[in-house]
Amino acid sequence: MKEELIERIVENVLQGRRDKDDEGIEEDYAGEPGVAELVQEALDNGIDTNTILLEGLSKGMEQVGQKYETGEYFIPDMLTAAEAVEAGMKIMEPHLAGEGESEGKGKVIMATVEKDLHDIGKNLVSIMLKGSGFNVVDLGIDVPAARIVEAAEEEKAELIGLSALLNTTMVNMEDVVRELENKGLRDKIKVIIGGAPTSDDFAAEIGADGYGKDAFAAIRVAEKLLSGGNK
Ligand code: B12
Repeated sequence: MKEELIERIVENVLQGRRDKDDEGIEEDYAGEPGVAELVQEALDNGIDTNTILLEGLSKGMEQVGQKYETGEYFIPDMLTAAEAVEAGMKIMEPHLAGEGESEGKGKVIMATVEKDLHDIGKNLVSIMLKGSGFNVVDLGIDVPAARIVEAAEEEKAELIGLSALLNTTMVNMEDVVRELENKGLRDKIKVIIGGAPTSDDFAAEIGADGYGKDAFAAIRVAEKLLSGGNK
């Protein structure tokens, strides 16, 4: 039952079906439940939110990536699938916000760096951080370094989380670290990074404080960094 529902979520992300009114990319499934209805059904059946997010929505998107890489899917298909994931996340969000014990773990600014439009992974990290008790301000996509640092200062954030999915944009993460240094804020604000092309080594190279491979790792790294007296 549980596995079957999760499998259907993956399949509907692959088909880019937000809801029952959508057709599928490869076949016409109109009328059958889409991602939004299936996520709701999973929640109603007590399937935990992490399973829905990582084994359902995120796994579906990974498979979309593979299809793109093999030339089976094209950019419009990726976009349609991204919209389906987004529809599922909307249903999930109210269920995650109340899960953390409080919002007392610290304030985090999240952003996808300049010239990068990928936001599914970042949104997932934002939602999961919120769910585990962080106070998250999400600045969206294509955000210049100066704007990120400005917001961190205004919001008195203790942590900045940066996302990049392109080899050509991951370098923009370093600008955020440099901008913090220039403004004399580097000691006060930690920086963590993530996204497929990034790594622990890259984090060390640009002087960031941590790297997270997925949304679970993001929580672990954030908790570790902010437990050092910043609470
Ligand atoms: C969906 C998608 C798109 C969508 C994005 C829609 C959206 N709203 O996000 C659209 C169609 C817009 C798109 C466009 C492009 N894309 Co694209 N896209 C993808 C795809 C298929 C999936 C990405 C995704 O959502 N993954 C699912 C999420 C859940 O995973 P994730 O992002 O990795 O996030 C997880 C972790 O990385 C981590 N994480 C992420 N952020 C953070 C942040 C922190 C702080 C931490 C701790 C952790 C963390 O946690 C997340 C959750 O577990 C990937 C393929 C792939 N294999 O990744 C290509 C991919 C990233 N795209 C690629 C390319 C080339 C492009 C385009 C240049 C294509 C083009 N010619 O126009 C454009 C660039 C647009 C731009 N300027 O940004 C390449 C990048 C190659 C590279 N390494 O440079 C990829 C790898 C596809 C490929 N194999 O060629 N894309």
